[in-house]
Amino acid sequence: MTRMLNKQILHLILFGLLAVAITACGGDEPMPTATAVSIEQNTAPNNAEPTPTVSEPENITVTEEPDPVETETIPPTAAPVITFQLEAWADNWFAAYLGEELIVEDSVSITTERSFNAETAVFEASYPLTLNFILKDFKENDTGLEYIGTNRQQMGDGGFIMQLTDVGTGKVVAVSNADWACTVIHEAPLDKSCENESNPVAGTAPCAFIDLGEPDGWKSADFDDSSWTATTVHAASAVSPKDGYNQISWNPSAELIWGPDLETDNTILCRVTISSE
Ligand SMILES: [Ca+2]
Ligand SMILES: [Ca+2]
Ligand SMILES: [Ca+2]
Repeated sequence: MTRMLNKQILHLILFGLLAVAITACGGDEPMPTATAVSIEQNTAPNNAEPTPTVSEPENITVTEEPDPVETETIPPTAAPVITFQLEAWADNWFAAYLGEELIVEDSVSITTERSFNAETAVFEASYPLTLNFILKDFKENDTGLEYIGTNRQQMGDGGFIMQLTDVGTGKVVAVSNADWACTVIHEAPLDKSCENESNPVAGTAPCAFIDLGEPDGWKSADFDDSSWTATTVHAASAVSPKDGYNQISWNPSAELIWGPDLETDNTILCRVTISSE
C-alpha cells in the first residue's frame, strides 16, 4: 500500500511539475506578443524619421528653382539691343541698310559735282547684324564718263570707307576691309579709250557697258554672296580721299575699298555680317 501511495504521490508530483512546466511554457507565449509590441514601438520612432525624408523633397524643389532663373538669364544675353554709330565716306555716294531697312543714305545727291561728304548715323540692332551697302561713283550716263564734251571728260574714280562703333563701349566693332563681300553691277566703259572719244555713245564701241542691276533678295541675311569676290582694298594715295574724310577719326584698321578698278567699276554692292566677339 505504501508503495502504491508512494507511486500515486510520485505521479501527483510529476503531474504537478508537468502542470507547472506547461503553465510556464504557456506563460511564455504572451511574451512574444509583448516583444512584438516593443518592436512596433521601436518602429514607431523609425516612422518619425520620414520627417527628414520630407525635407529632402524640399531640397529638390529648391534645386529646381534655379532652372527657370537660368532660362530667364539666357534670352537677354542672346540678343541685347545695342546702339551703333556708323561713319562712312564715299566717292561719290552710298546707302547703308540694316538688312532691308535703310540706315542712312548719302545726304548729297550723286549728281552734285565733287560730293566728297562723310555721313554719320546712329541706329539700334542686335548681333549678328547684316549690313548692306550700295556704292556709286558718279557717272553722267552709261558711258561711265563725266564732264562729257568738256576738256575735263574722264571716267572718274570711286572709293569707300566705313567704321561701326558700339556707342555704349566706344569700341569699333567693324570696319570696311577685304573680308567684305562685294560685287560690281555697273561697269563702264569696258574699253578705257572711250574716255578720249569726241562723241562717246553708251553701248557703242568703245563705250560698251555692263549694267546688271541689283540681284533679287541681295539684302537678306541668308543671301548667298559667296561669288561676291570683287572686294579690293585700295591705297589712300590711289583714292585721294578728301573733304568729309578728314572730319572723321578713322580706326587704323578701316580700309578704303572698291571693286578692282577704281575708274570703270561704277556701282558696287557690298555685304558684311557682324557678330559679337
Ligand atoms: Ca557723297
Ligand atoms: Ca568719283
Ligand atoms: Ca567711274
